[in-house]
Amino acid sequence: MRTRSRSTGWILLGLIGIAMIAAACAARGGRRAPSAAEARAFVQSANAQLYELSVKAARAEWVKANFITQDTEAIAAEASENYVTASVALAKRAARFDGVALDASTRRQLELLKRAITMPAPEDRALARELTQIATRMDSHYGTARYCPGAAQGDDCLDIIEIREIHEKSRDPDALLDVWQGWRTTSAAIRDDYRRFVELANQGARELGYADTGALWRSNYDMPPAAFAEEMDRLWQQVLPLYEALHCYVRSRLSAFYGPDVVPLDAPIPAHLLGNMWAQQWGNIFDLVAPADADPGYDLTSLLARAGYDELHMVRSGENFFSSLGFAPLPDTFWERSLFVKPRDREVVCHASAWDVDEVDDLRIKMCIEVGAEDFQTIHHELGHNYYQRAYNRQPFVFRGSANDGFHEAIGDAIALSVTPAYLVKLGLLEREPPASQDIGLLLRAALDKVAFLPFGLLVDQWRWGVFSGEISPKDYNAGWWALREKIQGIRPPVPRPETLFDAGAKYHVPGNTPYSRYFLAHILQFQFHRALCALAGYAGPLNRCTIYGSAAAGRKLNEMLEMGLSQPWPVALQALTGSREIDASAILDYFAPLKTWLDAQNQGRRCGW
Ligand code: X8Z
Ligand code: ZN
Repeated sequence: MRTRSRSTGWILLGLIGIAMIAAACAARGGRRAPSAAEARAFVQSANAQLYELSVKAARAEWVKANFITQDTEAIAAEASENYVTASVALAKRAARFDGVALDASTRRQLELLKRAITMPAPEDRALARELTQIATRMDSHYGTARYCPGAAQGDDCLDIIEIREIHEKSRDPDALLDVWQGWRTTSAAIRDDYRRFVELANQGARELGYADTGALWRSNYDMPPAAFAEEMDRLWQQVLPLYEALHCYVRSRLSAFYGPDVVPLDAPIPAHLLGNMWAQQWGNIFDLVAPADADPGYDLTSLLARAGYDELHMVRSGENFFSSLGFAPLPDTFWERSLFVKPRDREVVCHASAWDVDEVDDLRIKMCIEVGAEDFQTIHHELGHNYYQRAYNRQPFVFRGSANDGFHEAIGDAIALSVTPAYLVKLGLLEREPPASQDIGLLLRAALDKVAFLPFGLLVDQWRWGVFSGEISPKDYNAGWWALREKIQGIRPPVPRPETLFDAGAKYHVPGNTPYSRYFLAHILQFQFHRALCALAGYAGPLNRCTIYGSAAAGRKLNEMLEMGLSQPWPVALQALTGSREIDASAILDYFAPLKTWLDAQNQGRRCGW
């Protein structure tokens, strides 16, 4: 099938190309301009080639991430090398068709071939190999990292899941400091790898005509790279007053709990006290900051435990939500091949991820689930990826992606916004909905995750853009990281951070080389999606009480957007679901408006800011 349509392309070229060839020879000193038919044939063969290499790389990567050994690492690195070198070569060849008049779909596929590359490998094969080996090694290093407190060894050392749990549950500042520092001893070892990684990726990006890898990443949003950076900043300015109000309130509650010596009222908040290893989502300290008179009166973690939910049951429940919207059930292979529980007998990358290994219907998730509210949310997040992947699986390969990468991250989160008290009552987890008077508690709990995340979502790539451009040099990796954490997030390290350490590398997406602006966008977009889906479901009340569970109308419209994949510029996809072509923060601001009023009242007389 593929061969036949490709040869059709070449025959067409023979018939129509002759006059154009003559004209182009004169204009370009002998090198004739390629034809539209050649462009279409090139795109078709690029899709086929990338598809094949991508499936091979995904299989090797899946095995490695589920069974980390030197051998699986070497196999994965090689498959990744084959994929990235092919995509870089195709990106260069795609540029040959610049200026050729083409139908919109072929033009867009060519543009995507040129820009949708996260790890640009240099043309020199030895350097490409070095790059992919470093990338694979950093990822495995993260997956196998352990902190061994004191003289601990072997099983007494703490892995990321155990450290995460201490951050969630402990209220002892010394114990928290110990694991906070401990986790950050593990990333020091990849500091030099990362420096070299940046050098090599930048060489690859320059060979593709970009100033550096950050510029390449920023070029992936259907607008000029500089306009994208401005867009991020515009959105941040929209939500900043809400974040500042939350920061001010949380700092004063933490100061009351831990004392002003540990949490001074006029300085950034120490990073180890916010219930999360990276202080990126603060929902786990809700009990410390909850308003006495507006406690929602339930805690999802306890509800799940009380109802006897296990890992599988949690995933089934996520699937059931999507089914209620009209999506087909997940394939049997999803249940056979996914990883839900951290294995005891081998090393895996526990950071949650969603896969479509054959790019068609081989959907899987891989996560070390802990029964509780946080992972209930993450399961919906991951399944959002899977349903998106399946929805666009009939598109040509280069269109099998989300409208922009923020869309992919926002779908499951938008669905999880529908995990409201009313929905929990439907599931039989909760007896009755808390009254409207407890809304401030519900909103505060949501804000601790969603609003607190925003500056973190912004700064990870601000740091990487600086690193890739050279503005943050290797000798300042840690200083640059903490300057941004302090400036944007209002967080400070609890102990000094010398340049022998590599604190950015303690966050998965840095060694994993996953761009992070997508999560910032997703935290804005998911509220836009939620607002639009609620309207489609015929809901008119406060957004935080809306669940679209069971709404076929919302599901249909959502699916229409998902099916488009990457085939249209993202404003077109956004418009299809929300009616708007702009990403804008008004939905998240609407959602939290009553909380903002309440926070401002609470903060009266306090000195906010840092
Ligand atoms: O990495 C993830 C997902 C997989 S795409 C679990 N997230 C970011 C993170 O954990 O840092 C989701 C929220 C932000
Ligand atoms: Zn995700």
